[in-house]
Amino acid sequence: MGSNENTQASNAHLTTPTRLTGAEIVWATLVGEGVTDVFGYPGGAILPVYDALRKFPIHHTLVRHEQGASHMADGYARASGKVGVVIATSGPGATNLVTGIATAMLDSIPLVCITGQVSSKVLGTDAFQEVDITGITLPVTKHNFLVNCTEDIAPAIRYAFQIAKSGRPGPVLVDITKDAQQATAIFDFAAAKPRPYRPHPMLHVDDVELEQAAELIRNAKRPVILAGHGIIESGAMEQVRTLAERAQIPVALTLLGLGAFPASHELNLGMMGMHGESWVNHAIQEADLLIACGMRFDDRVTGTIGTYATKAKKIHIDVDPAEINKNVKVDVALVGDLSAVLEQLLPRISGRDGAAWLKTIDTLKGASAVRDIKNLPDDGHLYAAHVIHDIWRITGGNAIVVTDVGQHQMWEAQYFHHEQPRTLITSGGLGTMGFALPAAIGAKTACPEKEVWVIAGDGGFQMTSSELSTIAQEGIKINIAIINNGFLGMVRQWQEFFYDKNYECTPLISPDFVKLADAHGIAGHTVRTRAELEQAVNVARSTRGAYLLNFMVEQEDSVYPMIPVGSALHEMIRRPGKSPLLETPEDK
Ligand SMILES: Cc1cc2nc3c(=O)[nH]c(=O)nc-3n(C[C@H](O)[C@H](O)[C@H](O)COP(=O)(O)OP(=O)(O)OC[C@H]3O[C@@H](n4cnc5c(N)ncnc54)[C@H](O)[C@@H]3O)c2cc1C
Ligand SMILES: Cc1ncc(C[n+]2csc(CCOP(=O)(O)OP(=O)(O)O)c2C)c(N)n1
Ligand SMILES: [Mg+2]
Repeated sequence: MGSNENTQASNAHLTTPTRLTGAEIVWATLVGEGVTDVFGYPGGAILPVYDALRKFPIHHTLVRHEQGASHMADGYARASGKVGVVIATSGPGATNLVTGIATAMLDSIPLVCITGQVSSKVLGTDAFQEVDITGITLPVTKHNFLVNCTEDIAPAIRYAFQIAKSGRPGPVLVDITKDAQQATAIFDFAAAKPRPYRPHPMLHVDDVELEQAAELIRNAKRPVILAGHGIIESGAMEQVRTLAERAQIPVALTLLGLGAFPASHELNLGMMGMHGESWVNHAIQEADLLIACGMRFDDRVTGTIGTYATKAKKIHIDVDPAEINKNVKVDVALVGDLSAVLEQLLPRISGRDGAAWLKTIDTLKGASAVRDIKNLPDDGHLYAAHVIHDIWRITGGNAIVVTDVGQHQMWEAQYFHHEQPRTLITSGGLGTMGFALPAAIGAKTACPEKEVWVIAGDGGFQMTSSELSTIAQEGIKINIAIINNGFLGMVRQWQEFFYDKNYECTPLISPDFVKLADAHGIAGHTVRTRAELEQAVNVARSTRGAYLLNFMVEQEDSVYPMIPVGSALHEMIRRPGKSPLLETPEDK
């Protein structure tokens, strides 16, 4: 950890050009970019960089597997809006990062990953721990660099930061040869500044397009705003809210958009898509106008494209021109940063009477649509929905929840109501099991004052559970809820619906998670009934250190509604009548 002395030394480097080793330049540049925390794992090809760390005021979290480092940096970036930074060695250290880099790429998360590389003299000779990591990560990074000369280190890292956070964010990798780390060069932070970012030539919205969009909004009878992750990345929450309120337009959210519009807002419909609320999907299918704000019409959101919202005109606002007309053909495209585009659009929008359409949607919802399940009778079984709903209720929703991938992830989206952006951290596009525990460490590092909960499945938790050690070493307070259903539940659900209940390779034996936590000096408790739930959550919250709760939930429960792959958005499988969790009139 940095001392005052280190801070002064590195600040001096930033203002006065100084001769430094390449390794020192790495850290000095990171300090200059405002970095305070990095996540990494050492090895031969990056050792000079590690050797220089003690001179700089940067906190390094030692992970247990490099995949954990890339997820931690990702969680850090999602929680804070800053760029997450990863350090790893060459060869296996670098390849272990790939899943985390791809996870960040698919969800547009800004990362800078710095890897050591073999010395430039032996590049291409299959030297010890040499892999072509720039080649390997080319398709899953926004950009990458191989740096083999000390003078290029600072400009490359500064450029990497600019690329990672500008336009549509994403991960950038900087691979630095060992000899470049060892040699010296003059470090001139100011001179290493990249040229100003020149936005894509299409990033310009003209009056004609704005007027076309405004006209469509003014004339719409059944409009829906599709609120995506781009709202959070752009910081456009206020503008979207103004648009919705001013024109009385209901808002449907993507998984990654949850939190971009307050869950309790009367115009919030809930999540759309494969496991979205039925009334949301019906509203989209009935709409005559969709206003897509920073969302990319993922296949989990549209169902079959040919049957998607056929009655609706579409406006798409997105910073990435490549997203326009990629999946869904649109009538008006406004390409640019969402908040800037909405600032230009809003003056053209005045009050609209949306009452009739909102009333129609209310009818679609039915009477019991609130998923407030705490009053349902206790049949002696513990359902994941109860667990998640209670964590939401007991925390008052004031927590950052980091999920893994599977059924529990969908139940979190349905039963934890997010009021604020950056309070749900989840892998959407790649759907990476093993994400939750390390990403939560990153989120807690970024926001130490916030309450952080992991909600993970018994399967995914085991993929990165070695990071419990990192929690112990860092002394981090995280609450961990394992939704233990004894199955790779989401796959089991597909087997139940589409493969005649042939539960091939999905029943799962797990270690005693409480003992596993205990082995790391982390307290824990197993919960089997609803009656124990509230007290267990309270104990976890009030315990000073990290705490693990192992919830033994109903094994063969499924997530409803569900749109089967290849079906239209309105062709949902509904919850069968035998379940105690009936919530809408359509469940039967
Ligand atoms: C098991 C599982 C089930 C799932 N089920 C569902 C489901 O039922 N419903 C659902 O919604 N999702 C579901 N998902 C998630 C889904 O796969 C996608 O990840 C998600 O729908 C993408 O949401 P998005 O388009 O809002 O975000 P991203 O994929 O992150 O896209 C963000 C968009 O915003 C744009 N953008 C970024 N910054 C800006 C800016 N400054 N200004 C303007 N635009 C910007 C980007 O260019 C991009 O087009 C599921 C995932 C898993 C793993
Ligand atoms: C790394 C990885 N491997 C495989 C999958 C496919 N997959 C998606 S959900 C799932 C099951 C998850 O099981 P568990 O973690 O127990 O969560 P549950 O669905 O039971 O809540 C699997 C195997 C994946 N998403 N990620
Ligand atoms: Mg499971």
